[in-house]
Amino acid sequence: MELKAAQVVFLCFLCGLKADPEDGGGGWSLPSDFSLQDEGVCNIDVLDRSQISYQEFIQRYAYSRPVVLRGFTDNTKFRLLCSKSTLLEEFGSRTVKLSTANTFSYRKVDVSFQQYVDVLLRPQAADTLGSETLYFFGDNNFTEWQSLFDQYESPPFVLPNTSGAFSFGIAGAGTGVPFHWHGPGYSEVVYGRKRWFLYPPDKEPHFHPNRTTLSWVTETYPNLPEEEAPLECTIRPGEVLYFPDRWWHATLNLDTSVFISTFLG
Ligand SMILES: *[C@@H]1O[C@H](CO)[C@@H](O)[C@H](O)[C@H]1NC(C)=O
Ligand SMILES: *[C@@H]1O[C@H](CO)[C@@H](O)[C@H](O)[C@H]1NC(C)=O
Ligand SMILES: *[C@@H]1O[C@H](CO)[C@@H](O)[C@H](O)[C@H]1NC(C)=O
Ligand SMILES: O=C(O)CCC(=O)C(=O)O
Repeated sequence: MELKAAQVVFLCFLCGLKADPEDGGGGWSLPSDFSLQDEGVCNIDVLDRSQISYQEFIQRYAYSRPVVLRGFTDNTKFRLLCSKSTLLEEFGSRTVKLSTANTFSYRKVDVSFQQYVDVLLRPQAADTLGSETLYFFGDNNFTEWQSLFDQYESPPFVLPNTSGAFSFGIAGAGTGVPFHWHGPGYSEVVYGRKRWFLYPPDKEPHFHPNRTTLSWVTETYPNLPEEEAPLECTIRPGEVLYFPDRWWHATLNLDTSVFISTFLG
């Protein structure tokens, strides 16, 4: 656990709220779960709505580099609907499609959402391959999840001639998706924190497609020469990260996280 015991006690005295300030919120973290420390810098521009217009977004970022937009949307209501108890009540008996957490994820597994939460939603084990880790992200049955997605206030700027398609997910601390690329879009965390690593299309990073982001972060990342350093940033609720077309990216959930991507195509 990323914690300082004194701080835990101190915070609890102050607020009288939950016993575990490491809980990403929404009741998603079990007492036995760990959180990862946010060790990285953020070397991506982070801008609030007074700092960037749509025109500036298109000119400076849309086709050329990632950016984090902070405080543009208010998803308070959506966040409440995504608490563990509310989601389980609504969707517990529904079937969700899981993917393996490797770069070329072929294997898909159908389980009930309740079963995913009770059995598979766990912190990433350091010695388990991504190709052996089941991750709930995307492949959502839109008929079943539409009522929830209708309550999501999507990221502020779209690209000309595109519309957004949602991928929703929940995963344990230390999990993530290793490096891959596709079209442009946004990522937002509803609960928890997610660290992002990105490289431009012409700068393919060194990684093993079946190993986890966690293993890349602990084994490869600390030894990277300066010229191979990624763009990186940790996003928290209230922020969205924009990634341009074909940029390499990998993710690492620092807490048990609930998250949603908006793919622009
Ligand atoms: C999606 O959900 C609907 C309603 O439960 C169901 O009828 C349909 O078969 C599901 N689609 C897939 C691809 O599972
Ligand atoms: C968007 O589509 C319209 C109509 O098809 C086209 O005229 C325009 O050039 C497109 N804009 C971009 C940025 O692709
Ligand atoms: C990755 O794992 C898949 C599924 O287990 C396997 O078929 C593939 O050969 C592995 N790829 C590499 C590069 O090890
Ligand atoms: O949220 C994640 O862990 C994966 C996100 C991702 O890879 C994407 O949005 O393309």
